[in-house]
Amino acid sequence: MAKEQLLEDARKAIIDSDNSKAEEVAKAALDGGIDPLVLLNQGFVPGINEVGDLFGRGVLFLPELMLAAEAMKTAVAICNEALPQEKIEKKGKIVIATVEGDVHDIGKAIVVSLLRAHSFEVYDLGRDVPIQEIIEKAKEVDADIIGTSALLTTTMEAQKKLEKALREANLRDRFKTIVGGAPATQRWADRIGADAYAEDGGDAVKKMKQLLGH
Ligand code: B1M
Repeated sequence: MAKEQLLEDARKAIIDSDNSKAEEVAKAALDGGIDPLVLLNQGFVPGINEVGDLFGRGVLFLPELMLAAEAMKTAVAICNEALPQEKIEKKGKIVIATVEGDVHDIGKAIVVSLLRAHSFEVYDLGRDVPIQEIIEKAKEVDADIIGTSALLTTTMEAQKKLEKALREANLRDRFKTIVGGAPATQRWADRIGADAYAEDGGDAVKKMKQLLGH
């Protein structure tokens, strides 16, 4: 099947909240040689963004949003598996989490897979993670970078609180920090004093390499 058609089918599988279709299209597209990142960024992600818009406008409701998210998670897992792995020494240690109060972890899963594919040692603490737990893990593993994801305008405040908590514990110079998630911006990172902001997984890899001087 043509690439454009497969990307369109991917988008539609998410909008239709069709888990088995998402799985089928993901496998067919990857078997057909479509790059997993292209498949995500030009097929599945536009689909979930459209679902988000429909939900925001009150056209779709929470149960539909949840079903679409399930289909998206299936697709992301298959695409992540297919990412080519760099076979070089580890680049740096990253502790990453979705902040407390926030259960959105689809985007973070993409970021984590890309970081691992680029040979970063990633400690993924999951979602809804309290600041103190993030800091403790970073100390325990002697992380280079702490990365946080927030998808809600309310929970992004936790990214600011993390900066404050690090300063208060005299740990701010020990770790680099990077923020991401749909409401985060470079301006937000500058305002709260984070070292970097990343727009997507590819940008996260680039910014983390820069932070570590690679
Ligand atoms: Co919710 N949700 N949701 N949701 N959800 C949004 C975020 C929303 C914008 C939808 C809308 O109203 N249009 C809205 C937030 C409004 C706001 O705060 N301004 C919203 C809402 C309101 C809610 C609830 C409150 C709904 C309710 O209960 N009434 C609730 C909150 C629950 C909670 O967290 N406490 C809720 C719940 C859910 C589901 C559970 C159903 C599900 C999440 C499932 C899951 O993640 N396991 C869900 C989903 C799927 C979405 C949308 C539709 C899609 C999010 C997503 O996966 N995007 C979302 C609308 C949208 O964003 N367009 C929405 C695809 C993903 C690839 O992109 O996550 O942005 P993203 O990640 C990108 C970049 O941001 C970046 O790279 C990723 C890859 O490209 N990035 C990083 C992310 N983290 C990074 C970290 C980095 C670097 C880059 O470094 C550390």
